[in-house]
Amino acid sequence: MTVELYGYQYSVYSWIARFALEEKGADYRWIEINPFAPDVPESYLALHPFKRVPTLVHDDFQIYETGAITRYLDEAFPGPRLQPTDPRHRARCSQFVSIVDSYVYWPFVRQVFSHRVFRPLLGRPSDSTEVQSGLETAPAVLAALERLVADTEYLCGADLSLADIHLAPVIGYFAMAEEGDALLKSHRKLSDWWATVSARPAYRATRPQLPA
Ligand SMILES: N[C@@H](CCC(=O)N[C@@H](CS)C(=O)NCC(=O)O)C(=O)O
Repeated sequence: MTVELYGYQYSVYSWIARFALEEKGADYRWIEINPFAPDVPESYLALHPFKRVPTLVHDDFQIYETGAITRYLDEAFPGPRLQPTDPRHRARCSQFVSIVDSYVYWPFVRQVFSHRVFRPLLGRPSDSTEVQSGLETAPAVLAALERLVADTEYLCGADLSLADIHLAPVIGYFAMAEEGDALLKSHRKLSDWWATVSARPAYRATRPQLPA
């Protein structure tokens, strides 16, 4: 059996997939693909026609879209179950994943993290209007998340789930911006959850090493 993850070292979605693999205790081979490069290999475009990362290849099975990858990992691999069995908790878990993709990723990662943290680290030009726009969107997003966080250790119950795995890296990048960290800290339930999930060995082991 071979498991290969095609991803980009700084990509938050690749991080989510790696976090899930680590929590499942699965061995895999990492193949670095920079989806922003002008020369993404044709062989990769054959795997992912939308030129994004990550893509998982498990023997003869290929799959892209991070939410589908992590569900597949959970269902096809041994290790701890990462989806609640209770229908309402399970629905909440899917809801978190969808919220991250639809409403959180862009303002938190592509606007705030990318333009406030990542591009300056690389010495690349950044656009303060993108940071501003992301920070303006963030309070409503955080308030919506705060309302959904369960009164348990993790987002959807007592155990870690795919919801935590999908949201934590996105919050991790957002909180690297001073303003993002301050906004997060003003949401008690999210902050408590964040302290718990970000201390997990699998989260820490998969955290991207950013350029110094
Ligand atoms: N819907 C995709 C989104 C993946 C995605 O946007 N990945 C980013 C890196 S975090 C990417 O490949 N970006 C390349 C681009 O925007 O051109 C998923 O769930 O996997």
